[in-house]
Amino acid sequence: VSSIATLLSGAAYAQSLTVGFSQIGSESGWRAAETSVAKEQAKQRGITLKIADAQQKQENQIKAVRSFIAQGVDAIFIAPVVQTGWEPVLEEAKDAKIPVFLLDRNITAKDKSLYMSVVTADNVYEGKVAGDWLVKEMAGKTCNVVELQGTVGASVALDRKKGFADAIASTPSIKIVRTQSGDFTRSKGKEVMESFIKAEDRGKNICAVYAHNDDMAIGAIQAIKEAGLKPGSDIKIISIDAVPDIFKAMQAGEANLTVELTPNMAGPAFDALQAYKKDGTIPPKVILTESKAFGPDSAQQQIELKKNMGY
Ligand code: GYE
Repeated sequence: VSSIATLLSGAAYAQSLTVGFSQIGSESGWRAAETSVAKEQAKQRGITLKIADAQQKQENQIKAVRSFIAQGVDAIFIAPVVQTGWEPVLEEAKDAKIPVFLLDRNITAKDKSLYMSVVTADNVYEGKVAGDWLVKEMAGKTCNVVELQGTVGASVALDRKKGFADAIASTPSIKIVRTQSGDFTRSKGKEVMESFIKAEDRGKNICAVYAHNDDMAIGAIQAIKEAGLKPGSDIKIISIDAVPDIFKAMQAGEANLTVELTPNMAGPAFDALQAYKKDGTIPPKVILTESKAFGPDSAQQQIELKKNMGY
């Protein structure tokens, strides 16, 4: 096989690659964008991409990985729903000599040889950007924050929680009064926000929502409006992802800040995989993507940009 590989050009060899991608599900707009960008990136490179939707369940992801191993794919991509419990199935992939790339979320496995690279944003930093913004915005004023956490046990939820907590730690006038998981979905975000509003003097005691993703923020915006309050002004809305719908909310004056996370996690993983297959180049263990904060001023531009990117 390796002699054939050297005979063919990099591009021609790449065309023969098949990658199995165990995707979490379709809990958020960001997730849907990641899936469609992955398909597009595969197409551009002539890579065959097989996507398995795990519907939010780790057990389905493990089954999908086993099936990819049985099919003898050239590499496996996993967006790990939670951070623990991956060692056994990754051992199986390693025994089968199939390189594994983790996309957008991390795992806690001590043995780093179980995967080649993880492509992710610095999620602690993202939480910190969100918290820093609020500290500055409040300029010493008191602020009770309610937090909508992502999926329980997901690395990104833990990291985004930590980053925000770190940012507000030395500002006692800003504190998190309630925190609960909204599982990264709009419907749960709304449901949890409704209970926060009930518990906090019909929402009058809440100054800001920090949501670990835009979809939960959008659910919260709905709940706030139904309670007769104004999201964006009565209650500030801060979230992460930068999907088109949060920019639309900003244009309506209903959201204040989002921290962008590129949905192109597959592209850098494909690049690393192709280089590895071509001449054995070992990619860095962590391939970091950029994170940037956006407010209402950039909403229109961001909506257009995202449209051009195809999502
Ligand atoms: O922010 C959220 C999604 O793991 C980075 O998962 C991803 C997160 C993303 O459901 O919207």
